[in-house]
Amino acid sequence: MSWQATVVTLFPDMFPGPLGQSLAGRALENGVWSCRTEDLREHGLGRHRAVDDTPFGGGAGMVIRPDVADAALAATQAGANIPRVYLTPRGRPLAQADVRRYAAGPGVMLLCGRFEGVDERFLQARGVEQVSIGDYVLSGGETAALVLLDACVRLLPGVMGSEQSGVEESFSDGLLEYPHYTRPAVWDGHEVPEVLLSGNHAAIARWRQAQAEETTRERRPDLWSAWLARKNGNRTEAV
Ligand code: 6GU
Repeated sequence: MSWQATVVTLFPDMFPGPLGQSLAGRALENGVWSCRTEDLREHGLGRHRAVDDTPFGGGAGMVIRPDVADAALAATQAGANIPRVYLTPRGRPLAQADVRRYAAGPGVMLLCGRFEGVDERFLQARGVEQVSIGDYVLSGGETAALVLLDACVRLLPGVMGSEQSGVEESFSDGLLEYPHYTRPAVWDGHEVPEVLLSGNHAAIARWRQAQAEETTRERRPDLWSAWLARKNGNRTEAV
């Protein structure tokens, strides 16, 4: 059976969207994965198919009703064994470890929020994980869901070339990648770092490692601290 993405959303036309192109699109055509949507609106209540209501306790915005969300979830018939994920800026940050876990299983069920959010009782009672893709605010969970799916699909067997596993490994070793250069050797007066033209593979590997470490230290002090801690066998705050 292929890896199955099930997306509960008010905007089903946004899927597969950009994932219908390029490598993910090819994999979709080849049945490596599938993308089903469940339109939350179809489970709305009354003549206006209302999916939301005002928040208890007052305040701005509207909240997705738990009964409506649950009806949509039930309609997906997504197995209880597949992870349920609600995309929200309140969630824990999505990490490559999560992506690996999702990709290794049978699929994911993604709930895309709009408005202020989804009734917390539904999320708790139905075992829905809450995940964010970064510290900025999107207008809805749909684009975040596309990001999550892109990250998963590229890990599915046969989606990317054999070089893929290596590329993934270089991030999971905890450092940002070294910079890349190609022809021409001189462009607009700018030269390629000399070591890369030396043919000295050991020297190139050392240079790339040093570049990866320097870039990580400058741009991602959080990753750098974690990397140092791991390198030092997690002896606390030694460096
Ligand atoms: Cl998952 N949803 C929304 N609406 N905004 C976000 C996000 C998710 N992750 C970061 N910002």
